[in-house]
Amino acid sequence: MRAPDPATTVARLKAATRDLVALTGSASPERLQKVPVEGQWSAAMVLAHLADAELVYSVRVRMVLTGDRPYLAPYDEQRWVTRFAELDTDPKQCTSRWRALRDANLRLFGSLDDAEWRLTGLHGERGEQSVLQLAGSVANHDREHLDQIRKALSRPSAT
Ligand code: NI
Repeated sequence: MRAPDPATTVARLKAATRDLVALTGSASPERLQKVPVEGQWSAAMVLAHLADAELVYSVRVRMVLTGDRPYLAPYDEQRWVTRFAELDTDPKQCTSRWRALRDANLRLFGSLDDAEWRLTGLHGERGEQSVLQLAGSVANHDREHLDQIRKALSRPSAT
């Protein structure tokens, strides 16, 4: 499989902003906060996770762009959600938090030259990662969790 290019990756990151609104824009806070199946994430928890993941990647990309092949610490998604998701009591605010970070990252990605896209950091689990690979991971991560939100919201709501 050919490695995706910067333009395609940025287009995917932009598309996710539209897809997220299309998916959650008309859902009530109660619906977003409903846990579909015991032990699974509600749409609101996924939103909190997306905002926190954006926070982590914002730092990672900036470290790579300004460091000398810096170490990129992994983080435990499940533990972050367990500890932090409930702090995001308003799914709309959470979406705004994600959106503000995403817009800043899109501006950053739009400013990169070819050499910067190729700069790398050393991820604790995935090894050497270029800025382009990190951006691609965010785009894949979006897709995965948008599907999770779609599934969570498609379940009939118990009353
Ligand atoms: Ni995730």
